[in-house]
Order: sequence, then C-alpha cells, then structure tokens
Amino acid sequence: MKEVKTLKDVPEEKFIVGGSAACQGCGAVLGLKLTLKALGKKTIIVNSSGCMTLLPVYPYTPFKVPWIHVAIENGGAVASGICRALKMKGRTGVNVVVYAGDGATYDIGFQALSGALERGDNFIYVCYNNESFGNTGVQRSSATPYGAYTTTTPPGKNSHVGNPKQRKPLNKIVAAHGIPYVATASVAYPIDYIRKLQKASKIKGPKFINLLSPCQPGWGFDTYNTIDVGKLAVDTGFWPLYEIENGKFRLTMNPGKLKPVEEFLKTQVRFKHLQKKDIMLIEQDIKNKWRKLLKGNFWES
Ligand SMILES: Cc1ncc(C[n+]2csc(CCOP(=O)(O)OP(=O)(O)O)c2C)c(N)n1
Repeated sequence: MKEVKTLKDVPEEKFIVGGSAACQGCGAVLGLKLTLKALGKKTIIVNSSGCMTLLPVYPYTPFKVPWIHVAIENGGAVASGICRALKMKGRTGVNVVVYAGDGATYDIGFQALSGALERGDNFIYVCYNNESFGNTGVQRSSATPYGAYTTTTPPGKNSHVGNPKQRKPLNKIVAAHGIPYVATASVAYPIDYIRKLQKASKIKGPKFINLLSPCQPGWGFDTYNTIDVGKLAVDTGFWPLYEIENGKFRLTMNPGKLKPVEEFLKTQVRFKHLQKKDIMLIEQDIKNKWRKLLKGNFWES
C-alpha cells in the first residue's frame, strides 16, 4: 500500500461505485469511499444498522469488497468473530473494519465495542459520527453536541438550547481501554484521515477512529456544503484532529488561531435557535479544551 502524503498519492481505484440510496452530500458515504481507498481490496466491512445499511439493496450492491450488515448492538462482537475466523483459516493481511454510526457506537453497540477492545482483537473501528441517530429521523444520541436541535431535543420550554447535554467523552473512554491507537478525523480533511487509516492498518490490536461526518438533512445545510462545514468544525476547534498512539497524544492538525465557533454554527439549521450568550458558552468550552490539547493534556480536555 503506497503511503499517501498528498491528494496526488490517493489511489484511483474505487471499491464503492457511484449511485446509492444515500442522501446527496452525505459525509458518511464519503468517509466510506476514503476508507476503502486507504485500505484497499483486502478489507471486510462490518456495518451496524444505520444510514449506510441502505447502500446495498439486495440483489444490488455498490461495494466491491465483502460487506456484512449486523444488528446495531453488535458491530464489535462480529468484528471479533471475523478476526478469530481469519486466524483459524491462517489468513493474514485482511483489514477488518467496523463502520458504524454514533448511535451504534456511543449508545446501542457500546457494550460490544468495549468487549472487543478489551479482547484485543485486530480490527479497525470507524465511528462515522453524524452526531445523531440519523437513519431513524435524527434523534439525539450521546454524541449530539450541546445546543443542537434534534427531533428529540427541540428547543422549547424544557430547554431553550435544544440538546442540554454535553457529548459523552467517548474518545477518552475508548483510550482508557489501553488500546494501541485512537484518533479523531474528519471527512473534510481526507489526507489526514487516510494517513490515520494506513497507520492503523499496520498496528496490531484494536484501533478506533472517530470520524466527523456532516449530515446534510440532520444538520441542515446545503448539499454542496459538506466539505466546508466539515472544515469549519476543525478550524473552529469544534472537532480537533488528533491521535493517541500507544498512549502518546499528538495533535495532527493545528489551525493556529481558531476561527470563532459561530462561523461553524451559523452554517446549520440545527443551531439557528441559539442566542449570543449560548454561543459564548460553547466558545468558552472549546477554548478551554483547546488550551489543554495544545499542552498535550488530552485527559483533562
Ligand atoms: C436494538 C435496535 N434499536 C433500534 C434500532 C432502529 N435503528 C435502526 S438504524 C438506527 C439509527 C442508527 O443511528 P446511528 O448509529 O447514529 O447511524 P446513522 O443512522 O446516523 O447512520 C436505529 C435507532 C435497531 N435497528 N435496533
């Protein structure tokens, strides 16, 4: 596998063809394309129920690699099973990749993920994070950020900001399992993501990548804006890009001076109810966390 340093190095060959039931501008489908470009043909995808499950419609499939749809709660367990089967058959060099949404990862499939991390099997877990249960109508998940409108957190008399809770600190929870590789990524920064996948594929044991995947209908932006929205998430510090390799934390992208988070929030309908004072709170929280990350203090961020 050729190491990708610039866009020119990204392989031409695609293992997912165009045309599927996904929404226009879907960040998660782009993430899947990049995943397969990075890892190549010898890859088995395990997909926990969610939006991506709609891509193959029997007997048709856009995939040129094996694709296994599993119940939303057991992506980690199925990955473990496949790893054991490959071992018994003496097959090496196959990437076992779970591609699961944040609802499947942070919430419903969390026990299977934790179990697989603890068993230490050799797989990559990519959480394509659109910050809601997208497929069933954009309900809040524990990855939904503070202040976001979802269909189960409408702003109103119970909470004027919409979702009143901070996200579950899943990256820390995963890292606390002591696995060799944990990273964040964004579909809007493809080279960073591809490099992380390629690094992960060379490391033995469980690897976890939390991939921010903007969701056009769920977040409320124009279909052509997926990349701009995804970039603003990183450039404002809303979604910092980092990796933790064998316990060592490293920021993989430092935009220098962060842009005001309002520039990210105002691109999306899900934040349009927020008032100045709410935005200031979000900004302060991001700055606090960012200061800690700049010092390499991941655990307190
Ligand atoms: C145990 C169980 N509960 C609920 C569902 C219904 N369900 C199917 S897809 C889905 C949404 C999954 O959300 P997420 O994992 O974030 O992926 P996305 O839909 O956003 O792609 C839900 C709740 C299910 N299939 N199984």
